[in-house]
This record gives sequence, C-alpha cells and structure tokens, in this order.
Amino acid sequence: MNEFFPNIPEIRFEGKDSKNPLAFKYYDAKKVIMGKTMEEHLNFAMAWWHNLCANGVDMFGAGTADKSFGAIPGTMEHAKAKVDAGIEFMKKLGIKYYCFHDADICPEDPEDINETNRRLDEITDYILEKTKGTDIKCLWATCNMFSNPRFMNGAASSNSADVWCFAAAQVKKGLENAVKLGAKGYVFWGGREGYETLLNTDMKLEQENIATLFSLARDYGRKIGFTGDFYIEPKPKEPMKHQYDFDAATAIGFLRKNGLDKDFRMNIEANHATLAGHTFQHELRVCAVEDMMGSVDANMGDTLLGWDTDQFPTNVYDTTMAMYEILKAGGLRGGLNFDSKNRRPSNTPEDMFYAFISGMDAFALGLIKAAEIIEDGRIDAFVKDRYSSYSDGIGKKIRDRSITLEEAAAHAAELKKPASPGSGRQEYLETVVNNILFS
Ligand code: XLS
Ligand code: CA
Ligand code: CA
Repeated sequence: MNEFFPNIPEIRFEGKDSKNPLAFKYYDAKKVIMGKTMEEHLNFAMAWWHNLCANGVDMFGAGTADKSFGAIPGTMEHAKAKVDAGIEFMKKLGIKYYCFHDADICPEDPEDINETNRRLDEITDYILEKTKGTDIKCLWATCNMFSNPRFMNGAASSNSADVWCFAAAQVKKGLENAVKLGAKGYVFWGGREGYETLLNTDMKLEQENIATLFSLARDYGRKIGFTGDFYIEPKPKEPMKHQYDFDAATAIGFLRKNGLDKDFRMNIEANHATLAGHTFQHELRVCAVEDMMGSVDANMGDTLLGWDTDQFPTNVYDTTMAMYEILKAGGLRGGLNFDSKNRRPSNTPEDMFYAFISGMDAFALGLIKAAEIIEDGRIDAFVKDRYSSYSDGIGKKIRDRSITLEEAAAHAAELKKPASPGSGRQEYLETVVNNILFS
C-alpha cells in the first residue's frame, strides 16, 4: 500500500523532557490514572472533514494545503485515497476512532440521491474492508445537512416539505451507515436549523418539525439495531444568526419537552460553548448535572475573534477544567473528537501531526492535572463545607423538600438577621489550581 506520510514515524511517548516534535510529552496511552488508562479516558477521534478534506480555503482565499492524496478531488479514487491516508494517519498517532459526515467520505451526486447512496455503500464497504483487523472504529456518524443549497432555509426546519424529506432521507442512510460501521453515536448538529430573521419565520412549526425528524430517527435507528447514543451538538450561531440548539440547557429542555431525553445526550464542543457566552467547563457541568454527558468535540476558540475558529486545543487550564468535569461525572460515553483544523499557513503533512500531538498532549496533561485536583481534595472539601448548612436542621428540611414557607419565615423571624454566608474564597481556590498545575 502507498505510504501517504513517508516522513512521519509512529508517534511515541517520550516524556516531558523530550524535544522531539514528533513525540508525545504527556500522552502515554497505557498509563493508568484513577483506575483507567489514558487511552480509555480520552478516546481520541479524528474528524474526517478537517483532517482529510479541509485544505485551508477560507472566505478570502483558496486552499493552501494539498489534500489530494495523489488522486483527483471529487472522484471515488480520491474518496478511497482519503480512507487509506486517514487510516495511516490514525495508526501513526495511535488514534482509534474517527467521526465523519456523509459528504466527507464520498462526493455527493448533485442530480440524484440514489447515486449518492450507491457511492456511500461503496465507500463504507471500503472503510470496513480497510479497517478490518485494525482497532480503528467509528466514534460517531452524522449527515451534512448544511452545505448543499437545498438547505439554505434549514433542513428539518426548512419551509419546504420536499427539503424536509431530503433531510430525512439523508438521516435514514446516515443511521444505516452508522450501524454498518459500528458507530458508538449519531450526531445532529443543526447548522441551518435556526433563522436569519423572525420576519419570515414560523418558529413553532420549525421546532416541531425538528422534533418530528429526531423522533423518527430515534425509532428507525432502534429498529435497525443502532444501540448507541444520539447526540445533539449545541451551537448558538454561525452559520445562522440564531440556532435553535443554542446551548446545552436549551437543547436539553427541547429533548425533555419532546420525550427524547432517554435516547439523546450532548456532544459538547468547546468553541461552541464560548460562542454561547459560556465556558467549556460550564457546558460540561450542565451535562453532568442533567445526566446528559455524551461526547466532546475538542478544540478551542480565540477570545479576540467572534467566530468558530476550530483551533487545536492547547490551553491546559481549559483542558484541565474540562477533564475535571468529565472525571467527576464518571467519564465520557463517547470520546474526544478533534473537531479542529490547522491554521491556514500550517499547510504541510508534518503540521497535521504536530496539531494532533499538541491537542492530545494538552488533554493528556489536563487529565493528569484534573486527577491531581480531585486527589488533592482541597477544592471538593471547600465546596462541601460551603454548603454544610444544608446537612442538618432547617437546611436538611429544605433539601428534603419537607419545609413549608411558614416554617422558613418563622426561622427568619427568630434569627432576626442571618449570619454572613461566608467568603467564596475565589482567589484562594484559583491559587490552589495554579499550585497544582505548575508543580
Ligand atoms: C460546526 C460543527 C460541525 C459538527 C458536525 O460548527 O462543529 O462540524 O461537529 O456537523
Ligand atoms: Ca463540532
Ligand atoms: Ca465548530
């Protein structure tokens, strides 16, 4: 078989003192942390679209990176070359999962969905054949229901019933492919499910139609043997001015209202959290509180830019806080999918590897430090103590919901004035984190 990355060796763990750019400094796959190997905690995945398809094209200029892999783009030969290159790439990094949209793995026939589906059959057969005997699996599958002009007014939220049916047809095929490839999850990201202006929008109808498609997808998936999780990936905007799955709290409310919360969970993307005005940690905490933790799209944004930059994550403070939430919630059912792309000028094959090494090491270090914060115990002990007024007496009655409004008022009257609720000690807690991070 052709080697696509002949200058890149297998990437190994060499430890933090290594200066080898093609080695892991922190990611040691088999190292055990809090009872599981790093590899089991992190379940890293490659996003087909950014790594094998995106060539650096942006709104102001053409692509800068060559992702032809020796074939003519737009052909089935190219689709197959991407499979071969992707497998070599994952093997060299020790990544066991991939995520893809239908449109990433083979070219769509613009005139006939039947031909598109035939191509999907051919390429999924090829993926199965090439991954056979390896430990490479599909983390999650999804459908691109945002690029084609037919989705300009939305997919499941389109004003056109014909377009709604095309979205449904794609989802049906997407679920069949997910089952065929043994995917652990199926993602809905509603890039066009929202609006540009309320002047032309029937929000109630659109949201009801989205719920109908989700319900039918759930039922069909279960019927054909999909046992994994369905995920919603919240994002507040971009490309639409407003997207219905604004953030985790909004999406979870929608699922509960429509009876979908037993089958669906969240796929939280770091950069989408910040676009919604939240931290990555906040979105993960909401999932933990609501028992909706599913999978993560690992990347980061740029605080100086207001858009979805999908940068490889290197901010260890953020990866630590994310892993802290994930560990405390009992881990991820999915994994960490690098929905991240090289910066446009980082355009060589080596850069593709440097990017993954940077992201994998940032999360490995985050995992190590999050475990240290939990084992250190100062943060957890502080929080427990901060709420200790609820462990007995009147506080316990509040927790048990056995208090009446009259009783609470009588308690206040007896006290005349409450004692200070105590310092929040934010600065102290931040030094505890820094002390652990930099020791
Ligand atoms: C775009 C999203 C998209 C989803 C999958 O912002 O991140 O890539 O993850 O459709
Ligand atoms: Ca994403
Ligand atoms: Ca994104």
